[in-house]
Amino acid sequence: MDKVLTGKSPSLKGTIRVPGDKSISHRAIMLGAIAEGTTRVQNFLMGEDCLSTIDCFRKLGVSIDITEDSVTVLGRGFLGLKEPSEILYTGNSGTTTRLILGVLAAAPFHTILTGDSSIAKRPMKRVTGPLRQMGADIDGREDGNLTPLSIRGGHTKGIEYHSPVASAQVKSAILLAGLHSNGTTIVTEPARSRDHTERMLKAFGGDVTVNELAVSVEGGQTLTATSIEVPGDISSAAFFLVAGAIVQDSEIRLEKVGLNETRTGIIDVLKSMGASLSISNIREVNFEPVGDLTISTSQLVATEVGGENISRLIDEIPIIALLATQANGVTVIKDAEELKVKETNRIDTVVSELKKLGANIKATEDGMIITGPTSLKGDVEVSSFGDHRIGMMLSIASCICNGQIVIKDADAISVSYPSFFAHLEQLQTVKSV
Ligand code: SPQ
Repeated sequence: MDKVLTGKSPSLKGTIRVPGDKSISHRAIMLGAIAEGTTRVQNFLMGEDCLSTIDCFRKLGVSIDITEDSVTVLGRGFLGLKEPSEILYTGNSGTTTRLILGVLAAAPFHTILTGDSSIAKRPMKRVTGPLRQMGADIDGREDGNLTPLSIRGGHTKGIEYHSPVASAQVKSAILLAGLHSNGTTIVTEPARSRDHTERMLKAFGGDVTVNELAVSVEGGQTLTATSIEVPGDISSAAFFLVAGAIVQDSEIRLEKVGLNETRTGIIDVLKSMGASLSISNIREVNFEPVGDLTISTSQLVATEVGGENISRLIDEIPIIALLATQANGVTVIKDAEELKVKETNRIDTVVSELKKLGANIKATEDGMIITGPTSLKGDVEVSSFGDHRIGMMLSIASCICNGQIVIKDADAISVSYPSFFAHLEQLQTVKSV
């Protein structure tokens, strides 16, 4: 579906609640499915990626009910999972594909899983490699690197694994396998990745030990069902945080947003660029910090983004690139090679599409360099290339473009933020008083 956006917004004003966190929603279904008892999940993200996770666990024999205000998972323990008679389809979701491999590695049956054309290009060896070391029998294209993958699990043993990448998907897959393996499993990362799995394991009564960059679990644990309230997704909030900073005469309040410090790199970047941003009402829900954010139109200066902060904002780099086009000076984004293996190669897609809008941006081997401020032009056709975050970044860009823009494949946005355009329109229609 193509989306036509009319260009420059006179202002963006109002309060919104972004939908539930995608990473946390996936994990609530997965841990609920392997726990004993009934888990109720509120503010679950009804985006396509999380619905893929539900669909896969239903095929593994887990009963999951969706109502208007919650999702209920009838967990029957890890041993309650059943060999699926159908191929598991993980859609566009890297998180579903990689984390479910961890669960299946320890499950004593055979499964075939596959995803869409983007998933078919994303590297799985980073997960299938260590899971094979634990004893899972996995095969697939390029020696188990690419989907479709076939996996026969069971009889796994704990490992001590030093991950070459800071990736929550790698860490979580190994920990999920470790929960049902013999002995201890330890994963050490080069930098800290998002830690929702560790926090949620605690909410389900699991025993997990975190020692700086090392996380360990003992095998043979039983998880106990619980109630999970999913915080708003800071990666979705990031689009409106940037919109509030760069669109003239704006003030946006975002309520109940997750503020886990492994995800708040975007807040640090906005502050270092001089954005007028305040945080209030901070509290903790299911071991996750949550708060309200208010941002208004700001004079911005360039910054440098890199090093250990990259894993704290990796999914926000497309919208940070747009932010940098409006900041005074040269913004450098480096150490972000991981962008190349997301839903698209996000170095290429961000640079090509922002260039079409007139931005002064160039790709580097591990990131991009953006010089601002630049006035963005309209009457241009751009594409999300099927990547939800590129689609949302371009939609926010349209609010400062000098004319109409057409976004091809804009429906990809429903992967993580089905109500995105409704929220954008709501902010555009609130008038100044
Ligand atoms: O699930 P998927 O497709 O990998 O989604 C993305 C996204 O932009 O929404 C990445 F493309 O988020 C990942 C994130 O980049 C979600 C995630 C998680 O929930 O564990 C972790 C990050 O990936 P990684 O590879 O660094 O572990």
